[in-house]
Amino acid sequence: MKDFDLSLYLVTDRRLAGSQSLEAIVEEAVKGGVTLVQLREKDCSTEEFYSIACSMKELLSKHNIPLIINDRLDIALACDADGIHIGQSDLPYEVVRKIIGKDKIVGLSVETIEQAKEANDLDVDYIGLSPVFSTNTKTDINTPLGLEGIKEISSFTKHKSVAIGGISKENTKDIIQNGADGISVISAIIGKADPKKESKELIEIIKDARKELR
Ligand code: TZP
Ligand code: MG
Repeated sequence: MKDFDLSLYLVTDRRLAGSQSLEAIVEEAVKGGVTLVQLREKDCSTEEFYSIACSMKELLSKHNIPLIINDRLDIALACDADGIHIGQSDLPYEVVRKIIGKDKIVGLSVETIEQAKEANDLDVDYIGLSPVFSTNTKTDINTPLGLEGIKEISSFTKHKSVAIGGISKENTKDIIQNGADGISVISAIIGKADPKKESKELIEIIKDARKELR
């Protein structure tokens, strides 16, 4: 499944899940309109990561939503995920593509204008603009690109793009209207009392923002 929609891209973090199970949150979020899911678990043994990845894959297949694995090529291959998301310090893109094959989705985070320019020489399937704003969810982040950065990268990138970092209902419209194809969120959905409602509201804002541009 290489067909994918970056509009509302949910990234997981069990640390924010509270008393709800990650699977339940993800399923509710998908019912609300999430279009893509990335499994990103940092405090996890390989065995546990593999087990969660397999159950996510089963769950998301039922809803026809692609599963992307953060960083771990071994896990992506082992659970036959739809793709992988890599950062600038992970395995090099060429290595990942060679191993995972041309039919899988490969996303790459870019943290600077320079990295976005370099990504134009790669046949990645999308770029993650990271971070757009500062956030408490991830601490080892570069200087935020801001809306200006999103606008500049959108003017020259040949790739589809999704912004990440500090995104909420308040700033979603600006991100879309500055050229990103979608938003990627953790705390705006995970850890909220009603992930389905939050997802529904976010996807509505995205659609309205696009309509205004037409
Ligand atoms: N990469 C850059 S910022 C970030 C990641 C994984 C965290 C995004 O979390 P939130 O809660 O949506 O700001
Ligand atoms: Mg990484």
